Amino acid sequence: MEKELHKSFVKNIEIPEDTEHFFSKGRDFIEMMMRYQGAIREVSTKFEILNMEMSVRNNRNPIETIKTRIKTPKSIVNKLKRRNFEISLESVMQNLNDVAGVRIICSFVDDIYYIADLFTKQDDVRVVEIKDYIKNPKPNGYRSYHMIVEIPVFFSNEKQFIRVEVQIRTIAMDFWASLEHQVKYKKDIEKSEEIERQLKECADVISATDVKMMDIAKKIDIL
Ligand code: 0O2
Repeated sequence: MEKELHKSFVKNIEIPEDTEHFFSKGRDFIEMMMRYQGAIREVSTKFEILNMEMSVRNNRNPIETIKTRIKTPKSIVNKLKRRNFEISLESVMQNLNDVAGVRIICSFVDDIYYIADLFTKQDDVRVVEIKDYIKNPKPNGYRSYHMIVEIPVFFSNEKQFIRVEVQIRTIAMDFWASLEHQVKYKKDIEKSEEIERQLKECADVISATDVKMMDIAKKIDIL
């Protein structure tokens, strides 16, 4: 049974030779992933409740969509290796911030800051780090508001603070990031410089459009 559970987590994954000990601890690994999954649920529920409250009070939803993802075992190992960290479960909990990820998609830029503020004011949310790639976009044009938080999750015999990466962005920023992410994974692409230039151009247009859309929303009094 344990072996089966373990397999379900690592299926289709080539286990690098020097990381066999990491995956041999099947039950501990599953336990760790279960804890991250719990934290994802806690965080998504908090955002769902905020969104529900806003829809009752203001008759509109600041959040369009909530997406969640848990990092695959392969990508956990790759990231630990890339950053020269020990390959162990303790090292994952200590060194990786994005095993559990929650992405919040909003309509307007102001919604991002509003919802982030309401979330971080909750007294059980510990903010570890904030990176504002909206005020400080990456050179390639990437925009998004990132937060690393720790959230308490209650298990049968303990309460544990688990780290979650929250990314908040507009629909337009998300559209851009999805395409750019796909380009990144196709490294053999021809004319990549040209594509990078076009993507940067799109990012700037998108950003200007986000501002204009917000202006209109304010003029018609929905923001
Ligand atoms: P994936 O597949 O989305 O998980 P940290 O993880 O905090 O130790 P890092 O990587 O510098 O350090 O954090 P940062 O800059 O906050 O970026 C984390 C995540 O943001 C990335 O995770 C992406 O999801 C997203 N991101 C950051 N920069 C870009 C970008 O230029 N383009 C796109 N499309 N997404 C970006 P992963 O692990 O890279 O990928």
